[in-house]
Amino acid sequence: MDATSNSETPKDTLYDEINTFFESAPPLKDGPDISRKLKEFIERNSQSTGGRGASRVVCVTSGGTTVPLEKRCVRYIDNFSSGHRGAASTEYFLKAGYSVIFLSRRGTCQPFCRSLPEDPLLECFEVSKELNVRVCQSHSEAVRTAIGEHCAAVEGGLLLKLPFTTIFEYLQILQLIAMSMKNLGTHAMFYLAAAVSDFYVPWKSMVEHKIQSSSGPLDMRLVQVPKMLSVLRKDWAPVAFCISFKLETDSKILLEKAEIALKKYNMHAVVANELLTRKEVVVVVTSSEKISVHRDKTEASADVESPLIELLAEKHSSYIEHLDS
Ligand code: PAZ
Repeated sequence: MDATSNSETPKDTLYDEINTFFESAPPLKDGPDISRKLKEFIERNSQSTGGRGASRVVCVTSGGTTVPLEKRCVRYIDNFSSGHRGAASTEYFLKAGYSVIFLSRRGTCQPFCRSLPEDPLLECFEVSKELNVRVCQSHSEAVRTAIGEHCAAVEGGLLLKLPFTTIFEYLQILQLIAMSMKNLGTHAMFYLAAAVSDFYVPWKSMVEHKIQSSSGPLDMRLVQVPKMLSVLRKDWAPVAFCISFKLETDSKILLEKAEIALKKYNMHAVVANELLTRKEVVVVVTSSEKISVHRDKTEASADVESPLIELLAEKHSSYIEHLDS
């Protein structure tokens, strides 16, 4: 999931790798429908919001990409990401006045559902003797809030949810989003919290059918996923405000790796986090400072994403002011 690598890829080689990736990827099943939804969403949200100036749109990516091992996929490589970071951040971006394109892995945590039990349909509802379905008393407040806030965001045209599963779908949809957000200029933000696979099996060299265990030990060559952050910044959305994430399990190398990513991909900030403490603390690394952001421990329900989004929204404001003045 590491977006950085110590081996430099020359520019032309990178573009070749990217072209090969897109040309050989299986076409998106619902590509035209996604493009239409994006067009409508951006049109609605690119109008000025009265006294508050032009609206800001953030693309939040969330959850992990899978790497299929067979075309008729039975097995795939996956990662740990629960999608909690992306879902929580989306709620705080909406509160901060942003419209959000939420690109998330199917089946991972969704905005406004975080306070519901794991299986909400079975645990929050009960069926009466007359076969009427009603919300259980103990969950009624949480269900009302979740449905109310979700409906307000989606029906108000402020939240567009786009799902992905594979690395192919993720990068193709991210490209469509970035191109559609280009016209928003500095008012666009990318908040790339998804855990994106580093290696994949190219579609062309992938076997069609389920790999047979009777064939003995599996010997498979995985190719590096091209570093799309570079093209996102240079070509897809060159003036958007871009935040990427860096996850490590070894605290000794975390900040160094975050700084490398900041420079290499020309990000405006990199949010550094450790696997075990990621819900407690993150460090926002920019070219001039490193700011530790902590969860407010005095409040049980407080999230680290609350002060994090507040800080990033402020940095985005300074960026807009600086570039648009
Ligand atoms: O999805 P989650 O809440 O379980 O975890 C969030 C996270 C650790 C995936 C995210 O904060 C992050 O660091 N994403 C980038 C991972 C990486 O490619 O380095």
